[in-house]
Amino acid sequence: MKLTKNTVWWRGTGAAMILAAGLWWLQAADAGKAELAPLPLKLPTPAFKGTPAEMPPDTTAEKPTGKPRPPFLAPKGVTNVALNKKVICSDKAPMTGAPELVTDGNKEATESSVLIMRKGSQYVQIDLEKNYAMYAILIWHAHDAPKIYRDVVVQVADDPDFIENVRTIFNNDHDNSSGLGIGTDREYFEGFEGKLIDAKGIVGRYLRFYSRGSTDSALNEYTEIEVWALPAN
Ligand SMILES: [Ca+2]
Ligand SMILES: [Ca+2]
Repeated sequence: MKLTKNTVWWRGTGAAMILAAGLWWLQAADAGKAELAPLPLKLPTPAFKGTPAEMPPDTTAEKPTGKPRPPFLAPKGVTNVALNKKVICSDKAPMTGAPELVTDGNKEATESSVLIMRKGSQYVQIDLEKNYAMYAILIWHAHDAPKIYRDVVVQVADDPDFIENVRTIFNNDHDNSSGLGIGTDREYFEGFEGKLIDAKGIVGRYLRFYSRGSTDSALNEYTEIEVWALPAN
């Protein structure tokens, strides 16, 4: 092709436009990205050593590696907004402990630090008192042994009755035996590091944490739940 004055002009302008669009995109991407930092977790004392010798035959859990979990990056300034917030639970007369234990900051694997509810699908519900943008949620059911909790489902809602804007952010109930929908998340072993769920900035005020017994027992234990978040507008 013979280069005319016109094609040279178009090539130059086209390149400049692509460059400008690229710069704008880079700036826009940067403005929407908060500065990240590792979550400042304080983990409880490990209550057992090593990894489970045998895998239960009917689990989707991966065998723990025994290596520390890699640091989780969240926007700088997140705090555990669940600490000391009001908790209610589905079992009106828990067998041991009280709902307050779930947000009291104590996550050691001692008997006195665990709320124990009866068998079947049970839940604890936390009211954060206002909307928060949540980045990481941690659950310790009971880390006295490497057990696997069944039908773990986490939901976020705008109202305490879980009618408005209910969103499921974790569900490992593969056969829908708890009736909250089929979940595709994997089961996991309890341990001192707790289960970390990436909440991806979801905004909400009320949280529900379901379970349906474990590989150890039909009962439902809850030691502590943390919600690492920033205030939402
Ligand atoms: Ca606790
Ligand atoms: Ca199930």
